[in-house]
Parts: sequence; C-alpha cells; structure tokens
Amino acid sequence: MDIIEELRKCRERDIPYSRVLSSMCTVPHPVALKAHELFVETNLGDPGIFVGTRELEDRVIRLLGELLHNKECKGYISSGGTEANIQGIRSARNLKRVRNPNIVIPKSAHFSFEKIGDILGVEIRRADLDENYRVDTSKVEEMIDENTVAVVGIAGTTELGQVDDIKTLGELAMERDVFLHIDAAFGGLVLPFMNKKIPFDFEIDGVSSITVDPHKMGMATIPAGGILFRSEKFLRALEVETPYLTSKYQFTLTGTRPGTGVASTYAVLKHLGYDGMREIVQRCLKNTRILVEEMEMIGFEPVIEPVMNVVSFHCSEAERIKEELYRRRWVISTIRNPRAVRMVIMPHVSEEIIKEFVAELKQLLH
Ligand code: 0PR
Repeated sequence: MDIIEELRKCRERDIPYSRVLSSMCTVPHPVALKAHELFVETNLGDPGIFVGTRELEDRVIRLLGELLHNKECKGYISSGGTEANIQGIRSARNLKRVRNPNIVIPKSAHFSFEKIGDILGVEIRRADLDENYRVDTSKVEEMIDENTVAVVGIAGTTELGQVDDIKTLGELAMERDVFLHIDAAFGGLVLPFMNKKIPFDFEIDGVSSITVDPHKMGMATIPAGGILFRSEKFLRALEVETPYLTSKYQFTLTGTRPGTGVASTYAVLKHLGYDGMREIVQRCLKNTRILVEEMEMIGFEPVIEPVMNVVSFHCSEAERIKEELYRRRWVISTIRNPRAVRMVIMPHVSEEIIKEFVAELKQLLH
C-alpha cells in the first residue's frame, strides 16, 4: 500500500470535529494553517538560527500581554497548558527556596497540577469550592503558610468554565507575599471578548503569571500554549545555561521546540483582530445558550449557569449516556462531582450540530 494511502486510512478513523463536543481544541483557523506550513522546519530551541521566528515570538507575547493588560509581560509559546502551568509554578518555587514547598490550588484545578506536584516536588494543597464551584478564598487563606510558594486561581475551569474570585486571591497574594498563578488556559482567550467583564488578568495586582493557550480558543495549530509572567525576573528564575548554542541561556522546559505555534497564533490574532475574535467568542456563547435551552427541553439542568462556552448538565447516568453516544460517534465527556455530562461549545460546534446532537440524545433516552 502506498504510504500516504496508509496514513489517510488511519486518519479517516479519527472522529471528525463535527461530532466532538468534549474538546477544548478545535479546527485551526485557515490563516493558522497557512502560517503553520510556512514555519514547519523552524526550531526555537536554537533562536540564533531562527532569528525571525524568535522576533515573531516576542511580538506574539506582546499581543497576548496587551490583551491581558500588561504589554511588558515576558513569556513564551509552550507545548500547551500543562507546560505553561509547570513553568509558572517552577518559577515560583525557584524564587522562594524553602525546604518543603507547597502550593494551594482549587479543587477544580486541571489534572496537570497532579503532574506538577510529582515533577517539582511541591506538596499540593487542594482548597474546597463554594456553592458556585469557585474556590473558597477563606479556605485558601487558611491553607497558606510560610512554605507556600504559590497560590493558583482558575479563569475558566475545565469542567464548568467557572472563574475564581481572582481579585480576592490577588489581595491575599499581596498580603501574604506569595506568587499568584492564574490558569486561564481556556478562559484567557474567551473572557477578554465577553460583554460581561470578569477581571482575571494582570490588571489585578498580585497576579504573577498567567497560562493562556492559543491552541484552545485561539484557533492556532497544536502545539501552542502560552505562559506569561508579570516581569522578567520570573522568567529569569527558569534559566539554565546553554554553553554551545547560539543563545547563552534557555528558560523553556523543552529544548527543541516548534515555531509553528508562534506563527499560527500571530496569524490568527492579527488576521481577526479583537473584533474578529469577539465575533467568534460571541457566537460560541450564543450556541452555548442554544444548547442549554435545547437540553432543558429534554429534562437536563446545567450545574451552574454557564459563564463561558463550557457547560455541564446534571445526569445520574452520565457514563452510560456518554458510552451510548460514543457508539453513535458523538463525543462528550463526563464529570464525577457532581455526576454530569459535559460539553464544550468550540467554534466548530454550530447551531446545526447542536440540534442534530440533542435530537439524537433525545432518541437515545426513549
Ligand atoms: N488548564 C486548564 C484549565 C485546562 O482545561 C487544560 C486542558 C490544561 C490546563 C492543560 O492544557 P494542555 O492539554 O494544553 O496541556 N484542558 C483540556 C481537558 O483536559 C484539554 C483537552 C483538549 C482535552 C482537547 C481533550 C481534548 O480533546 O479537557
């Protein structure tokens, strides 16, 4: 068999995004694909060779920084939210050397923090949530002690799309002189384009670093995560020497790394501008409302009134329903606490797809 034919056959077995309501990734914007192609062979691990690509990364970081209220922020395009979260916490840990470091995170935090505890050797303290599934800031306060190197807040939780009270966390971080990392891997490119303004970024004093992923709502090609620090000293805390390369130091976690995410992120942000991004986000939010209405009509209740384009619906039989839908080539996900089915209304999830999906779900219930 021709190799390309073999590849195509494998690829055809993948479920198309038009049947996927569980993913935080989406079909890349056409301009992102073009950009990706142009940068396929670039390697930002050796920036002295890829001088232009390196400059482009600075521009991308400035664009993201401008959007998140800090043009002067420093950072880079990572392999994803996991790496960005690792690097945020690693910076915090390196800046406050204590024997038994701990971090305080919300119970709603993404599982990447599990890996962080393991890799960085920091104790993970999980603070309870309030009745709206936001972290209970009084619980966070109680858990902070002299060995706490960072507090984490989430802007767009993986399961419910909820946003923690970052303002109060910021005050706490200032009072207790502790690093505050915001995981806005998903929400970072949603919240700035919503009509309702929910503060979560560098405009809040006390926020030290932010994870914001272009390969989620930024419609960039995978891999493209983002880690932004309030100022250079946080990035410096990550440096290692690279004696034989074109650069003297490296602050990234990976060595060899693609410039494709840098180029595709830049292309989408520049091509769409704030207005174009707003339009896409608004459409996702409208489609989320349509999904909620349709689901309510067949007896499902959302766990919280959706804040953004992530929504979970109470469902005692969530697992069974997920499996039956999967058999029909629909992909949703489930959450355990509370038991619910979860959907993410990405740009590829159109109104037609939602209606088709709910109609099939309704059939399945009877
Ligand atoms: N922080 C938050 C809040 C996240 O939701 C995620 C990923 C991460 C960090 C980690 O990001 P990376 O996966 O880029 O390292 N959230 C999605 C999730 O776990 C990732 C995902 C995307 C899962 C597409 C499935 C999928 O099809 O649900």
